[in-house]
Amino acid sequence: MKTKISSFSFLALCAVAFTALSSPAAETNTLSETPAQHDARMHWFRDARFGMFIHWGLYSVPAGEWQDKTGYGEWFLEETHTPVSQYEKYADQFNPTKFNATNWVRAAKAAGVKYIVITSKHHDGFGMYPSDLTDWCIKRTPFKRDPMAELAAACKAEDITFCFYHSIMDWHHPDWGQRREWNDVAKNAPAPDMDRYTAYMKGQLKELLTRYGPIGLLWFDGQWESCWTKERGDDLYRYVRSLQPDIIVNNRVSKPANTAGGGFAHADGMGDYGTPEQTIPANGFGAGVDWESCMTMNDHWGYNKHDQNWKSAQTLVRNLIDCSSKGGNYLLNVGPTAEGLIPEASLERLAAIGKWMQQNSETIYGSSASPFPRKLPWGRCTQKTSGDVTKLYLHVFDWPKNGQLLVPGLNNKVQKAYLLADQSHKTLATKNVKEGVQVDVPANAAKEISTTVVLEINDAASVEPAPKILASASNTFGNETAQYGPEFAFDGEDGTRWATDDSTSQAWIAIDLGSKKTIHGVRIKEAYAGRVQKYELQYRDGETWKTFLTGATLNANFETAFPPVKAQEFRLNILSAKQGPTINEIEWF
Ligand code: FHN
Repeated sequence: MKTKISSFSFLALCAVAFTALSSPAAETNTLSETPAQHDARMHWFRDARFGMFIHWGLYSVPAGEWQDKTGYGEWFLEETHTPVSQYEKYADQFNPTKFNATNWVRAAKAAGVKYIVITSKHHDGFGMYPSDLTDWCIKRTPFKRDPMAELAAACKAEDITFCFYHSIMDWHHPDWGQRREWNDVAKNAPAPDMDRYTAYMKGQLKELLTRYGPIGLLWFDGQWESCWTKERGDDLYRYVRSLQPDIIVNNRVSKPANTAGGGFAHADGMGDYGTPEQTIPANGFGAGVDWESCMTMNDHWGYNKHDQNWKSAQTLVRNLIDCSSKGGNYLLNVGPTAEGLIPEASLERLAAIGKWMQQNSETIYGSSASPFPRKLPWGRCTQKTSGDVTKLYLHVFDWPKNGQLLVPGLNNKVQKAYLLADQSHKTLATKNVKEGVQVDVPANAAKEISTTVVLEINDAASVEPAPKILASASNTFGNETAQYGPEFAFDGEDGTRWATDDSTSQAWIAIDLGSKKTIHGVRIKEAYAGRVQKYELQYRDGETWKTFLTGATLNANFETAFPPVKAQEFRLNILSAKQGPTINEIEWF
């Protein structure tokens, strides 16, 4: 190991290779693609909607445990500050003899997964394949097989798109710009050299993109440290696409010009799509922006034997539906054991998702985002148009007790309505009402996870635009009104919020109800409870705001009633806050 990493002639060689490899002129010509070519390259990804993430590596050996603590995962090395020379010993214990790539891929396929993203190298720098550029890889273990080759073959056999996760950050490599003090194996190495590191990483990516057949996408990660630059990221994007022009690359290859929505979401840097993590954006990122939400099934990406905080199959399926209804993909994670087994709890959930997909996969694959401007009160909607018929797939989470499902704002005349689960597609009665379309549904048709009602309409959906929310505020976080504007506190969506700059200690947010209304109370959902320390509720009377209630703190589910107040405009005036107040929802009633 030492020889490879620290033999300067080799690294000097890499440096040369680096320059040759990354001369922009050589690579850019493979990149210029027309919008049609871009759509063609993204097609499989947009059609797939559902992928499986696999975090597997040496960190699976300690299985979350160290000394008396049990909360670790794939960040074991960084969080324990274990000397790297000690951490390397886990390689001697990594021997996943129960690993069976076909079982993994078939479990994914049966769940309805269309692509698999496996960690070829995570932040600990350990290569989960036999690299020629280092022996800090699977070769170093008693497991003398190539799990990446076996998975690639199994994916090919099962028609699942094979993809790699690859960490840019590398806690093990001596040339990674931010070397860790506990990296004792690098203590005699020369100062970190990011050119040499980038050449090394490109070398490994060349191995991964030339040995395992067509790779669907590259899921980069660990780009956030300052030693990794936008220039290096943009160049890496070009390099990867020069090796496989049809490959898709996530936005974490580089650094976006600015970060919006959780830091990774908005693909405004190099990269083909955004990657929100452990969250599903309230309204997606608008038409034309590709994105994929990645999420754990419990609280860890890597295997942690103590972590039994598993999400229910219902939650996981509804998350998949939620992503599709907003035009995005869902990348659901499993963290296999060091023996090479996917945890039983994960397999159970994959099987349950598969059961739902057996009946409902047409509502997900190749579907596009909901035509409705707002979250539907009873669930979500995906749609698919073929010819001049559009199918609206209503995913009903909360079944109407009165057997009347209102589809708000839909103007179309419904040609046919039926339950997808009903093989005979028996027609359900529908009628256009002032608020939209009412569908008469059988009271006993509700399914535990989600019930699909299909509306067939001619041509595209014609939907009432969302009533404009006449909201205003004294401050909005980073002036990012599209993401944190005041209307997000009145959109009926807990996943969105009005936010203010962190330094804000006083602020107000107001709403114009369009006409005079009498209100008797208010519900306020504070996003970060405890920030507001003093506030007043006011209504506008001519040019002056009149206070009708004062208070101290709010919280995530604050509610209060007060004597009736009749006015058109109301506001929450925050007189003192510990840090930039931010509100999910304000509901006057
Ligand atoms: O640090 C990683 C983490 O270990 C995990 O890989 C996730 C998956 O998206 N990404 C990073 C955290 O943002």
